[in-house]
Parts: sequence; structure tokens; C-alpha cells
Amino acid sequence: MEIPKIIIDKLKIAKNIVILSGAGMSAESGVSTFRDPDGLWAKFSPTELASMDGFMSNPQLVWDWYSMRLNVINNVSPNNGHKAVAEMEKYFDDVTVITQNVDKLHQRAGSKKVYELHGNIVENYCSKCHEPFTKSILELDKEIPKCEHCGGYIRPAVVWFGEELPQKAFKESVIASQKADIMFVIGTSGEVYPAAQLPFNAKNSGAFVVEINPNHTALSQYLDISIHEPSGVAMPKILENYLIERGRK
Ligand code: BJW
Ligand code: ZN
Repeated sequence: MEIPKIIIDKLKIAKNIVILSGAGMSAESGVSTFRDPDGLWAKFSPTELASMDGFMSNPQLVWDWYSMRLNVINNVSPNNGHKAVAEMEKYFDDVTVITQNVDKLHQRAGSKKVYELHGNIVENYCSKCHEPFTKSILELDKEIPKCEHCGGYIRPAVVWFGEELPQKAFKESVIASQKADIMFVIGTSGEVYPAAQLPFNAKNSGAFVVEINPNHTALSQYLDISIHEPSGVAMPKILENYLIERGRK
């Protein structure tokens, strides 16, 4: 698919770029999405594995599931989509990445300003006293560790359903969305709130909002344009077209 010229025209006058990414951003790296037909929620139960109630009723099961996913993430690399997003920092005044992903692939690709709305899978903390757990979990055996201060179970530093998002990251994300000249909404189904509210914050403040997703989503009809391609294809193409146009001036 050709990249519509309006996206390049908007980029040529843009200063503040915001990326809102979801699981589809990492799909081409080999990380599973959640709600696609072959996604995680097709095989696993979100209430059992991604809620405090689920964790309390079977902490070892939840720990094992996150260990399995951490193992996947440790063995994959950022893809061309992450790399194109990181490269944008060379050409624009301000690039903010707001991600729902817990895999740190944006940071590994070199993006500097990344807000992790749903935490990350690399860090852990005590589910009871909330003290950070600093031992590398690779050093541990497979049994769920317990807190050295209070004996509570250690949990991954991700945000489960019903839990508040990290407030600073969320507030900064709202501000960045309101200041955005252009927002790219990449690889998210737009079904989980409050993250899915951010494209509306951007649009209501005058941003041009572009969706990158092979499929139609809950957000598609509200955004300015949808590019139905994988992000590892679309984002490098957009950057390349922008650089060609800029070279022409
Ligand atoms: C590609 C591609 C390629 C494929 N290129 N694209 C009713 C209405 C509204 C809200 C609620 C409600 N009932 C409950 C709520 C609130 C709830 C919510 O939104 N629920 C809805 C599902 C109904 N939200 C919450 O609970 C949040 N907290 C909250 O609201 O707190 C309130 C509070 C305030 C004060 C005190 C206390 C509480 C928290 C949400 C946490 C979400 N957590 C998870 C798990 C994180 C940890 C982990 O990784 O295990 O986050 S769930 C899961 O969904 C994960 C994701 O970040 C999140 C979003 O998914 P995402 O990224 O959009 O992935 P998919 O799979 O859905 O979509 C992938 C897309 O990629 C698809 O569209 C593909 O087409 C596309 N794609 N390949 C580009 N190559
Ligand atoms: Zn503790």
C-alpha cells in the first residue's frame, strides 16, 4: 500500500510526534498479541492470569505464565517498526512513545522517552508491602519468590485489570497527547481503557491521528486515517517517504 501523501505533509510541519503502541507493535518480533485469533487470550484466561484475584488464588500459576513470557521476550529483538520509531528522534523536536507493552522493545530499539502505561515484565515487587524486588529472577529457581521484608508473594510490575495505571506515566501521556501534532496509534485493538482514551485526547486537541494496524479496530472509525499494514512495514515506509520529501524541500 502506498503511504497517503497527507501523512507526509502533516509530518513536514510537525514538531511533537506521539506514538501509542500496543501488542501488535511487537508481533513481528515474535511476541504474542492478546486479542488476535492466535493471541494470548485465546489460550489463557485474563481473569486467572491478569488480575489480583487470579494471582491470589494461584500465585505460582501466574508466576509461571509471566516467567514463560519473560523467557520469550529475552530471546527476541526489536523489529523494523520499533527501529523506525526510534529513528524518528533524529528528525523531530519531540518524540514521545506511550506503550501498553511490557516488553521494553522500544527502549531496546533506542527510544528515549517511553511511558509504560501497563508497567513492564522485567521488574517485580512485593504484592503485600509493595517493596521492589531487586534480585534478578534468572538467579532463582522456578518457585515463586517471597519478599524478604514481609514474606508476601513477589509479582511482576505489570498493570492488571482493575489496577490503577502508574499515575506519573499516565498524566505525562495525557499531556503529550494533548500537545501532539501527529499521533500514530500502532498495533492496538483500542479496547482497554484508559489507554484507548489517548487518541481521543490527541484528536480533540487538534492532532492528526494515524492508525497502523492490519485490521479494523474499535478506534478506526474515529481516527483520521488507517493504514492496514503491519507496523514493521508501514513505519519504515512512512519515515522513508518523509525523508525523501524533506530532501526535496
Ligand atoms: C498488528 C500487527 C502488526 C497484529 N502490526 N498491528 C468497561 C468499559 C470500559 C472500561 C472498563 C470496563 N470494565 C472494566 C474496565 C476497565 C479495564 C478495561 O479497559 N477493560 C476492557 C477490556 C473492558 N481497564 C482496567 O482495568 C485498567 N485499569 C483501570 O481502569 O483502573 C481504574 C482504577 C482507578 C483507580 C484505582 C484503581 C483502578 C487496567 C488495564 C490493564 C490491562 N492489562 C493488560 C495485561 C498487562 C500485563 C501483561 O502483559 O500481562 O495489558 S491486558 C492486555 O490488554 C495488556 C495490553 O497492554 C492491553 C491492550 O492490548 P493491546 O495492546 O491493544 O493488544 P490486542 O491484542 O488487544 O491488540 C493487538 C492489535 O495489534 C490488534 O488490533 C491486531 O490487529 C494488531 N496487530 N499484528 C500492527 N504486525
Ligand atoms: Zn513485602
